Amino acid sequence: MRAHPVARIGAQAGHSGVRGGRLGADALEASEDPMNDSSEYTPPKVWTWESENGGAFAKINRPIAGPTHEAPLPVGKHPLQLYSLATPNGVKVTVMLEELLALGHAGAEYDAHLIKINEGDQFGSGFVDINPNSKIPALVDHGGEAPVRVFESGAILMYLAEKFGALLPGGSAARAECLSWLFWQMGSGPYLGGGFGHFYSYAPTKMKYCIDRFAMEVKRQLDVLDRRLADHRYIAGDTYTIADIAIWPWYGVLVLGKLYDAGEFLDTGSYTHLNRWTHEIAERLAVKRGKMVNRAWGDPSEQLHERHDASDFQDQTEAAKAKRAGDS
Ligand SMILES: N[C@@H](CCC(=O)N[C@@H](CS)C(=O)NCC(=O)O)C(=O)O
Repeated sequence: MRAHPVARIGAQAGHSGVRGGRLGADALEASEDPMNDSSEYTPPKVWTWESENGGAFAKINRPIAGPTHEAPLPVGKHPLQLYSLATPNGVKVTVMLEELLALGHAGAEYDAHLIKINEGDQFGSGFVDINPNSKIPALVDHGGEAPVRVFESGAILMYLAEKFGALLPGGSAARAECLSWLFWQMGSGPYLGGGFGHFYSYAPTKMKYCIDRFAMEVKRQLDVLDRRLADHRYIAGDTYTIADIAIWPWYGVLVLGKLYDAGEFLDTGSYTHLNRWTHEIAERLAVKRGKMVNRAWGDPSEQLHERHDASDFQDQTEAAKAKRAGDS
């Protein structure tokens, strides 16, 4: 694939490339500090990128696209190569691949490579070649005449469902229902993650206006799902599909209290039907496995940084590696 020129972000005029400190906050009166929500922020005529905003991930956020450094991607032994991390968007794809394998689609064997977004791996030239948007997950299928790159988790789920003829119902009405919910998730998820999760969990100060706005929207979304699941076993109807696979890693994990630690705040326990669906799906082996792949935090027995073979779930978890190191 074509290599792009490496963007020289640190060399831009007037930009040091190192964004230390929060706007020299010490030198500002509280009323002048735009991160202090007791003050009103008057936007300048033209926004400029000149300071770190103090929020989580501030160090990796940039207002420009393109690669920052040369870094070819590794390629493993299987046709399907996944470059990802076990965030909700990443978990959608690993659950999908594990579900396909559980259904007997041996061609869904895959190598999953770890992309450390906190360290800027998504801005390496090889990753940008397969996803110009520099976000995980990204997949390359080497199974055909020429490699096929796929980015955007929803597109990857559809690509795999169509490739293997699984988890996306045939028949135009059933397919339309499934894809409607898949795209519902793709459109709604950023309100949960980029909106609610950002301001409730990651922002440097808790701003009531922002938290109220996005808590309202997320509660409405939870109610949408709860009402749907009151009458249907799965999101798209009677069968488990890519709609469930897309929605569970966000809304199911939220209900389990494992996303933003916000279960109590949003009173997720009150959504009875959503809870029933969440717990049923959590029990699927493919879901348990998919959650572990490219996970680099939490319980060592649930961390499988890279997955190249089904046996890795036993032999290559961080707990298994630590045990071997202790035994030797
Ligand atoms: N719409 C995209 C969103 C992907 C996304 O936001 N990925 C995040 C992790 S969940 C990421 O890679 N962030 C790195 C960055 O923003 O630099 C998808 O569904 O694939």
